[in-house]
Amino acid sequence: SFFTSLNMERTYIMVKPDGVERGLVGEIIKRFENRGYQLLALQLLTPTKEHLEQHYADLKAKPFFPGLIQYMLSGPVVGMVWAGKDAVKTGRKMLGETNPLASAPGTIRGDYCIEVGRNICHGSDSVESAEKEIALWFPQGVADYQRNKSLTQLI
Ligand code: FUP
Repeated sequence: SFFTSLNMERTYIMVKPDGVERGLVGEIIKRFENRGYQLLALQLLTPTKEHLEQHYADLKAKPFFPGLIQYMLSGPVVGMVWAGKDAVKTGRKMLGETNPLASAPGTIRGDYCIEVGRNICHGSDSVESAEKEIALWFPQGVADYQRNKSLTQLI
């Protein structure tokens, strides 16, 4: 399809409870908009424990898992779907490393946090997990990529 032929991807980006509480939602949206990605879906919600355990199912055996779930339950999150060229990998680059102290200045974590347990945002780590996460957090479905508006930027 047009979408895949241009390396178009969708990624799930989530502002975690500390990011929402600190008023960083706008800043994070601004960076993705400025970079040229297209917002396909956005929702503020307080996730359930079950939902989070599904989202982080791969980490269930980790010692930090209970603390991670507790942190993620501490307030509302903002979930988003962003689409565009190489959205998954570039989205991760824009977020920075999982450990904020390893994140370069200029990345979101490199500019706004220092604790791995309070790293303000999440981004899908592969196209496959992005599609899984989008289905998990937006079971109602999301908007389609608007091809016409962006054609001139892309080609
Ligand atoms: P990421 O892919 O960047 O979300 O990283 P992981 O899936 O490895 O970890 C998910 C979340 O677990 C991190 F965002 C923060 C938390 N975490 C810790 O609290 N301690 C750790 O040592 C590693 C991760």
